[in-house]
Amino acid sequence: TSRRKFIKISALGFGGAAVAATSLETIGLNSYLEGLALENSLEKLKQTATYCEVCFWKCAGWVHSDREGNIHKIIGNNIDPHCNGRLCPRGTGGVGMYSDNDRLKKPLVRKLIDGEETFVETSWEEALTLIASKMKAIKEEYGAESMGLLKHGAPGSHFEHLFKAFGSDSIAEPAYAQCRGPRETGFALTFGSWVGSPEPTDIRDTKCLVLIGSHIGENMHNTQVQEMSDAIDQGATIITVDPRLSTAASKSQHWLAIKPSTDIALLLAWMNVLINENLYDKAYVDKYGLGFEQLKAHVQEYTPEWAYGITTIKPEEIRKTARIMAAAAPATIIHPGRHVTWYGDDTQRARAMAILNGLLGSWGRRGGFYFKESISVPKFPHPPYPTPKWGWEDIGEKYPFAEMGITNELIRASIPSEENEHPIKAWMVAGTNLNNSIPNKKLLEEAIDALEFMVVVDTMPMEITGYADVVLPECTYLERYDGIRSATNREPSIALRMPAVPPRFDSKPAWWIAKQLGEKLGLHDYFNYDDYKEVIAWQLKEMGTSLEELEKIGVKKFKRKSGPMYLEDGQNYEFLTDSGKIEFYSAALERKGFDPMPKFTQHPEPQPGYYRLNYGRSPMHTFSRTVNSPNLNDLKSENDLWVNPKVARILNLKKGQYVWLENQDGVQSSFPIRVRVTERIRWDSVYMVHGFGHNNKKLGRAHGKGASDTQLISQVAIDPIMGGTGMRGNFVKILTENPTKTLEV
Ligand code: MGD
Ligand code: SF4
Repeated sequence: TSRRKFIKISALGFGGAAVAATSLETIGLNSYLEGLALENSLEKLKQTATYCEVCFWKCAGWVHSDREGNIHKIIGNNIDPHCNGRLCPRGTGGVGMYSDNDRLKKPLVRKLIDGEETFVETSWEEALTLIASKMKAIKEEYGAESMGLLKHGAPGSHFEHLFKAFGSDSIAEPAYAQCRGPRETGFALTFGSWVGSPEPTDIRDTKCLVLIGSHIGENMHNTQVQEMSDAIDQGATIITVDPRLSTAASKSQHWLAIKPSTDIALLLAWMNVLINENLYDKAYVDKYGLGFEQLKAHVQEYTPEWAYGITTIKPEEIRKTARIMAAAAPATIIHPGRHVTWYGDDTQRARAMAILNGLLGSWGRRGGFYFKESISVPKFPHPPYPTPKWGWEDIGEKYPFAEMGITNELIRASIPSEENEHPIKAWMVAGTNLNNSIPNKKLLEEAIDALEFMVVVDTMPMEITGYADVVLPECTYLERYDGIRSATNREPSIALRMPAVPPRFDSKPAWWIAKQLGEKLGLHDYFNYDDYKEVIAWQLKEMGTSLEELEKIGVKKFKRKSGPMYLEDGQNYEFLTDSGKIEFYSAALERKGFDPMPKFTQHPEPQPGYYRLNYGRSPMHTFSRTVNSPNLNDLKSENDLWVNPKVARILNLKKGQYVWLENQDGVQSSFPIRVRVTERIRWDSVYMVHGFGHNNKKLGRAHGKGASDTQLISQVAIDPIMGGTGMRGNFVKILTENPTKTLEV
């Protein structure tokens, strides 16, 4: 059995805290409800600036709280370009992250008591001293680089600073190799620029929006949803390519119910039509493109008839949609998507999407992609970071186009082996529930088991906290300062996050935790402040504004400095690619032994009796972090399994019936999932919302509700270009009886 056994946080000495918390939760929830009823007396409430941490669109808002410190409501900031004054259901329900009584309450340390591994409550001083001494020991024995940081969201940036000051750049987050990485690499190789967040898609002015598996509307990225709805009102054509009739597909004039895993074939056929029918933007391609002739020759064999056999989309439909895109161009967007780690050739699919945008002339054009801009926030002064001897680039060096740390490789580097030249010995995990975000559970558990030490900083008792040696309770985003938000957009803007209420329980902000550890590690010069507020005040002053001003307005916009948002007719423009051009043909890929232009490759198909496991988002939840939130759990407490009526007939499944799932490797779902019979899914696939199926019993609302897609993803197709983990090559059979062995950890 594993040394680091999962502990279902039931700490010794927890009783007292639990009682206090119950009453607090009642207060928190009641006051929230009262808050809704009290809308017209909102002016009596204090308004505090924040930006949302429920998902990573980072909408700015106002937290309304009363003098007693109860939060009544969070609303959007009217001048914020990320939300235009409106928050999505999850952002409004963000208060649930604060009021959730299942939150982590005190630092916990793993102890062996009477032969049982148990978490014991401890003081911050003791917990931090222990962590600092372990970090020092790792540094002395193996080097600082052997401390790995796996992180996500705002807390991650505070610990990244600590790690860099400490001497480690062994840092990674799932937002790259499990999410956006392939599209960033694919677009950077083509246009010389990352897509970034928010995506610079000019949806509000588009005439044709093409979604390749993007389910805007279920994926609630705020202004994108708002702009799409406006574009529909203004008569834009929506073309959605998805094996499932997503909400977006239901609003589309054209729903192409593609056979899963064949998108590149469709994209190549579209290129074929645009080029052979002379529908591409010739002037734009001539001026800005490189390698068009090679592309033209390359796509000749990829006719719509060829693609039909692969994608099941009729040639007439492929031609018709290509013509619609061209007629609307350059106000046409082939949307780059966001969670795009599907089949392992994802960078090439992103390249194909980028190339199509290039042919349509939509990059840098109104209604296509605008030239985004952000403002940089000055760095609070500190000594230069020491140079690590190795870091994420060495850990992931076999993926030549990786541009950020690769979580799965950092995890692999934590498993001792003779070939492992860059051994990771200990982890800090902050703001990421790895058990639910990293596919290939076996690899993750093997790595965790081999670690000498692991500390987890979280707000909730999640799956990952159960494996820690020390658990540190962070307070929620509503109770703390964090870095100033500065993101790319049409116009640069910044937003402030400050505490609306004091931290509940004995929780602390990440900046404070990082600073305390920094002080204990002798890194005071990197943390030369008492309160993070001082850092923010200094930065705002440097930017020509002040903390006082931002406290009043929450969001501040700045004028663009980089020039217009769109190319002017005939304008000379240098793209940031190697050639300065839009690279239809990528010599950079070729030099590293990859296809310079995308090709279609066949992917595994389900065996008889198995269905491809597809997953996605719901408007009420973000990954696994929101499932236990009292407010959001109320709206949706479990996921369901979308099954085509044909499959339901064969298996004799009834609507609402609970079933269990087993994948191609015999991995079974720990918990049952309810069947939803619907024509909206192809017969060869099933679908569920990601993030459910929690197995930590301390999650009072979420435990055992629904199934976990992550648990059923044991086959991972790694993208050889940038290291992303393709997760959609897993197949499940549907069991109507509870299998004897459950896999609960
Ligand atoms: P969550 O599962 O929500 O997302 O992966 P993660 O970032 O790991 O876990 C977030 C953790 O952070 C939770 O434990 C939560 O309690 C904690 N947390 C929330 N707020 C705070 C805070 O303020 N401070 C601290 N310290 N902790 C906090 C997301 C990743 O998952 C992404 S970006 C994508 S796109 C992928 N999606 C995806 C999928 O759709 N399916 C499958 N199977 N895997 C996926 N993995 C990826
Ligand atoms: Fe929060 Fe919703 Fe905005 Fe995401 S889109 S940051 S969850 S309000």
